[in-house]
Amino acid sequence: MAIHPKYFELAAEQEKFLSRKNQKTSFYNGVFDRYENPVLTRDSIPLTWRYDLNEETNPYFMERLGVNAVFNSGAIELDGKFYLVARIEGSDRKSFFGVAESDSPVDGFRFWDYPILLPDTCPEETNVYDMRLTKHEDGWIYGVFCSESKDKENPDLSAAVAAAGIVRTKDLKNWERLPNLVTLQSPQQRNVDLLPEFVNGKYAFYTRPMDDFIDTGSGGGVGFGLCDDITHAVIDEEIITSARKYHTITEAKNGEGATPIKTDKGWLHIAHGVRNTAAGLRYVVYVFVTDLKEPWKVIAEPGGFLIGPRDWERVGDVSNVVFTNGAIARDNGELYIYYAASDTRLHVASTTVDKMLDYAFNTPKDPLRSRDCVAQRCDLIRKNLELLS
Ligand code: M1P
Repeated sequence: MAIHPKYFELAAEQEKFLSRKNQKTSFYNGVFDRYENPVLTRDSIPLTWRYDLNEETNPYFMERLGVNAVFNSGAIELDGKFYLVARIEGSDRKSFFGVAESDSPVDGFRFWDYPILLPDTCPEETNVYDMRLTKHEDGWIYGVFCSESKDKENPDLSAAVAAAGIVRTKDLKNWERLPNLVTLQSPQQRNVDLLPEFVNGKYAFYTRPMDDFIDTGSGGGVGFGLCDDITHAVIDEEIITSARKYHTITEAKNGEGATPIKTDKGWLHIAHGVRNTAAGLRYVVYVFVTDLKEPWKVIAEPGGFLIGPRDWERVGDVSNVVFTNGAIARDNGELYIYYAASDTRLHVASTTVDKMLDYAFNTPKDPLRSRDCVAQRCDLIRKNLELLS
């Protein structure tokens, strides 16, 4: 048995790609920095996951199991190392999870030897994606993700049902699968996040009530609900926190993003909003803050988006999308937001928790009407012109 010589050539090229350093771009808005390179792409996937290296069984050195995209990733810092639990989509359209590790938050991410093979407790499940990681005060690290199955009651071949799958781990290596979350008021769920702390002694979830797999229908926005037992998680009642609003970035739908970050001023949420356009849905990343004691109450929601798709971020399998389900807030105040571009690759934005709170509390709210938006802008201009004169 011999290793195909092409392997060594591709491995050397991949090593160059994986070891390149990332730099901030010249993009400036005072709120966050963008970086030149994505932190993960399909080229980050180990060759051993894609090729049969054996020259006898793979004489043409063909990719046997292709990977199409690496994108929406949960993120966590453990003992000074940075981990991304990435959504990896095979060329067969099925998504799965893999852990990539680095000593740096902005470059050098390398996948572990194997992707995550989840316990097979859910035979009807076809697809899994978008894991949010929560270091919970109960001592576990939870992963909450979308568990997708065929809607067997609907003859439409594309009809699917989305639910929130739950796993837990202590080391990102051994994963225990728990039953999917049950929400008694909502037939479907996606973009569900677990708060790191108990609320009134219960597990607290941010949900996204949906009537349908794509359309949220009557689902009014990001929901919030409590459950007693995470090992059989049932939410009786969901209340809406960040609501969808007409003619805003959340009109079509919105959803929780990275696991909420605890700050002195409230829980910082980095979420996504969706509007419809003639070119299809446009996804942006936006911010809101909820109260520390009553984390269902929104106490700040700046108008507009934090990150909108720009330049090459706009292009990919599902173009005009930026989406986040992972961020790392460090003890020194640095904040790294991992956002995927167009369901194709994963980028990073860096800022600080202080800057994000300034942004959240001092950016004016969306006044919801053009006339009032102009008045808001004129007020800013007048103050500036007075200062300049
Ligand atoms: O394709 C864009 C995103 O669509 C979904 O988000 P939402 O549930 O808000 O529509 C998710 O499936 C996400 O994975 C995807 O990036």
